[in-house]
Amino acid sequence: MTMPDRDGWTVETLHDNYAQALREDRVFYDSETDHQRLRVFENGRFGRVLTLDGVVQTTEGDEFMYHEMLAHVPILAHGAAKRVLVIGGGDGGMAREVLRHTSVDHCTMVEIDAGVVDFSKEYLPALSDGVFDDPRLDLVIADGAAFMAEKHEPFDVIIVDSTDPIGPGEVLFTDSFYGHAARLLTPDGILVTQNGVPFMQPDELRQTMRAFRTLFPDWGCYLTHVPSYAGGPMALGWGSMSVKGRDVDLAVLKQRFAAAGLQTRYYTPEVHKAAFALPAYVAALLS
Ligand code: AG3
Repeated sequence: MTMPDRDGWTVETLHDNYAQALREDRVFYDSETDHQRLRVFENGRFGRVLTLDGVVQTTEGDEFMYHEMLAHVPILAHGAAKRVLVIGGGDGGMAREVLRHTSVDHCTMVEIDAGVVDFSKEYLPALSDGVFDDPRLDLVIADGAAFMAEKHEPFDVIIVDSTDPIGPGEVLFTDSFYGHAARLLTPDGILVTQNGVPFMQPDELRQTMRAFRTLFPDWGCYLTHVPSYAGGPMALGWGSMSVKGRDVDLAVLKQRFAAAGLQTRYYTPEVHKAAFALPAYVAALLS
């Protein structure tokens, strides 16, 4: 994934014909777990940066644009989510945003790589911000796809905080995985997924949307913009058993947002509604 290092720079070559380079002011961690190569370094613009197999996963500087939109959009659209499932998300950023909702009773987080959790606590403490000590969090170290295939109590919201569909994350993009997610949702339940940057990764979104179309009465995607996921806005998949979540009025979202008492830096009820407006090149991938 990475090109031979230019001195002091990480060069990410996730996409064909395009690379992004981030200067490494200081390397905090660099090691290989059973599953993948982990690195954390400091960058003057993004703060601490986590890469897995050379691909930027999250940065202290822009993680809010990703975590807030994957957590607050489904939870506030649902309006009464008590049980939330996070697949992946070993850095803890997603569980942190989920459990900022005091109305959420229980968050199960299933991460395949215990190494990511341990080292994120140590080298990226701002991401989890203490969430691993929250009694409402149930951390399970297991393969997310295998976990989903087993029988569980249903969830109101399922969030797939995955890598790209390469390596251990690949199974999280299959029809059978999405099928299990659909089966595990409560009647008004909502599934959201990380589906890459559609300008760079059109097939990733196209394939997921093809699966969602057959599984969910209400399906589609919405957008966020994360500078370190280069190449344009990122698509977040949306699949729901009812249209209630998507149809919720702005006024209702505003009430729920105020009642939740959240301080956010990207999410607002207006951005929530607008995120479902798709540029034509993205909408074309859904047809
Ligand atoms: N995982 C999503 C990484 C996606 C990177 N993809 C890309 N640049 N196209 C984020 C994990 C944060 N909890």
